[in-house]
Amino acid sequence: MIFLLSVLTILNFNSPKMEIDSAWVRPAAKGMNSALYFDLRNNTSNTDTLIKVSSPVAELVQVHETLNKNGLMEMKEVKSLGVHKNQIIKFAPGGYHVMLIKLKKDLKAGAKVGFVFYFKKAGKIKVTAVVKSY
Ligand SMILES: [Cu+2]
Repeated sequence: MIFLLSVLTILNFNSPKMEIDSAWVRPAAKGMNSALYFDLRNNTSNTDTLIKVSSPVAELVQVHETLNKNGLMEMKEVKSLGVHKNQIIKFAPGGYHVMLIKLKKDLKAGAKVGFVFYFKKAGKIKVTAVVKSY
């Protein structure tokens, strides 16, 4: 039984999954907005879809895309984002980001912020991001 459990643990550890790397949040004061940036990589063998991100630090958390409309930068909410297998989507300033609307507390450089990502297939994935300036 112990052997079986160890094998399962190893298999689980190695099983391909959705990966969220280099997660960071822009510093901002309570009541203001901020954004979360990271690299999202699909290591599974199927397309998966990011459907939601949640965090206790903001009143509202939305996945946004920055669009250039005739020279004007505009943000649009992305309700679901498909990620193909082996695809890496970079969430970075000027592109995709997770918008933190109306912060419930100050986010100072060095602090850690918890997030939960929800995927259609992979389910919930917990991520810790560090607050830092770009
Ligand atoms: Cu935004």
